[in-house]
Amino acid sequence: MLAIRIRRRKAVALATAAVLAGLAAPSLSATEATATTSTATATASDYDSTYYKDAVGKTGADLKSSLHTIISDQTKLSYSAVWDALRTTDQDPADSGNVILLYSGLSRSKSLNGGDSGDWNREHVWAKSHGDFGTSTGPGTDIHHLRPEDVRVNSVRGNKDFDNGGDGFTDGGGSLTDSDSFEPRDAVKGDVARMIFYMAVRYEGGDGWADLEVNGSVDNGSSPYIGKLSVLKAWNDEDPPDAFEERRNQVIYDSYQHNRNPFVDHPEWVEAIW
Ligand SMILES: [Ca+2]
Ligand SMILES: [Ca+2]
Repeated sequence: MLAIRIRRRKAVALATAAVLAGLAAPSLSATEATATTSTATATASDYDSTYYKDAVGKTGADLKSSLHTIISDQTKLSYSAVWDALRTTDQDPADSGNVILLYSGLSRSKSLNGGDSGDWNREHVWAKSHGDFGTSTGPGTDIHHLRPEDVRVNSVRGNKDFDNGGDGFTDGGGSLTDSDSFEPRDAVKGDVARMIFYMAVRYEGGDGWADLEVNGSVDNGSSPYIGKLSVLKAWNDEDPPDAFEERRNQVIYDSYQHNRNPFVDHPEWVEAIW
């Protein structure tokens, strides 16, 4: 809580500074003006009066319910269409022929998708066995939580819950694992947390799918839960949304599902709900 309060004060100060800078230098673009406030609500202002209009100002169950209604209005992809979508959403900013693999951080050719060693495949960050949704059109094809990953690293993660601790492994990029949990590398800890929180809000038991929820456990097995809540909240704070994650959210909104991950736009909404 303390860290969040400090950050909010800082955000207000930065936003004020940005406004002043804008007055002093009218040529400053909106993108430049908000670049230093990536953790602030200012980054989402374009959507607060439109997309998020019914959610802004709410907290707790009311906020969760509002966001659920908003983000459930979406286009759904087939599992085969996910391959091409990930080539765009997860493109390496430094090499348009490659995608970035989530946990390993490696850059790999877009054409090396498949199931063999050295290929990348479709990692379900919300493990599909937690709620048993498989790969039918629905949560199993929702690209807000689907990411390219090395076939072997995907298998190391398996269906483990998320927690701190464990040992490194080949091509893990600094990610760790032990017998009952997985810890992503630092640069994507917040990304992982915000994907999990998106899934918990998007899937509330409708349309024949399980009500996915975050809890405090690391032995959820096939129950429709993912842990560990306290750790995921900390990761959301420690690793605020960056340019890659924000672009990804925008591409999904503009070109594929036409819904947004509210926690990429408003990371402080995690604390407001949980
Ligand atoms: Ca990140
Ligand atoms: Ca839920």
